[in-house]
Amino acid sequence: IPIKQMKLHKLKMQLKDPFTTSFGTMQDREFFITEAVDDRGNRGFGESVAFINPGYTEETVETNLHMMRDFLIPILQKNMIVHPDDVSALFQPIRRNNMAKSALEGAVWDLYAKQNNMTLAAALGGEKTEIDVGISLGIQPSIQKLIDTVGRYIAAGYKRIKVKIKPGWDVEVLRQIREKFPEVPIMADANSSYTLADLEHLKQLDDLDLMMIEQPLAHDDIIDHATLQKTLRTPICLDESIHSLEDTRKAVELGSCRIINIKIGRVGGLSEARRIHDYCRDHGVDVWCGGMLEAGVGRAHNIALTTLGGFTLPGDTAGSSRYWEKDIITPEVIAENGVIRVPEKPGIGYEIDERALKQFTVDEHVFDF
Ligand code: OSB
Ligand code: MG
Repeated sequence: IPIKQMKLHKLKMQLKDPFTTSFGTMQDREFFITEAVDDRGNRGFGESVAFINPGYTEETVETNLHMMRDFLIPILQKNMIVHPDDVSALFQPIRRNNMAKSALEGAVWDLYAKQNNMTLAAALGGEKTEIDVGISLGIQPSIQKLIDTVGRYIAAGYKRIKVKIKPGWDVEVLRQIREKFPEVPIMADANSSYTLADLEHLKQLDDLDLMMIEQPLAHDDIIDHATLQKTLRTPICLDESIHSLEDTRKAVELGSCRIINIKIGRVGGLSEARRIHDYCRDHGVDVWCGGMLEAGVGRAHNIALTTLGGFTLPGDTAGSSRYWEKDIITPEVIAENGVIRVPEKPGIGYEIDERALKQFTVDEHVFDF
């Protein structure tokens, strides 16, 4: 894959509405759009999903720049890349920093697909022509407000509703939602806000017929999750605890979860995401594609990954308009009745909206190869 240049576009955008989880509220977003250019005019795009603050993982927008500029891009400059899978192998000596790695690897994957005139989905081995999606709803000022919001997204056709929970905003909230919407697939995401001391409290969730409870315990735990899973009927899904295929294997062997949320950035890129998918498919573990409030490029990567057959549950990748007044791709991602049609153009399948890219760019770094 001849690469002539790598560009890092730093963007600043604002979510339509603040998004609140157990670890904080986000509305201002900053992130890097990566661009790998070849000498035939092909341009591959990736997106870094790190946040401004290290509250979800340890990475931030600024650590991404440091890692990409000072360590990861020099590796790409020095080495010949034949297949996008080579990138994660070359990045192996650098510990963690998975979102920085993923942002660069994603641009290489898109470039590779475009050079070979195929969709990114096809390049990954995906076969679905449309994908099912749900929606993730943040913590709201009141239960009534949340119930109204849930009703709106059910009416819009989303395939399942995920509700963020934390101590003090959990059982009663979910009970009221379940009462109001008895048939709707509902799940809860705690973003690591409980401990085993809450075990009796969490057991109450078993009466609410939830699809799963996501990451109830510590961000770096798989041991206590295994204890919790033994006492809960509701499946546990791991998010924060899983950074690699190795983490996945250990969690599955321990019985720490029955479902895995795969986020491309959290696991270091599409190649590792696919390996986790393959392992889970072979071991009867359901997976779905998580979201990081992405702009259009990251959203497109999520869609391509979700075309793999093992993604058996609806993901968090909602339509662009749920997040942004104006997204940076054209056309924007549209979810109709909880379904996104997979684009058919080469690579990520969406064009970059150059005007929007310019409008939101606050900084740029160019590296020649
Ligand atoms: O835990 O899945 C999460 C958003 C920010 C940080 C962590 C998470 C989330 C979401 C939103 O749940 C997913 C999305 O709509 O992109
Ligand atoms: Mg989560």
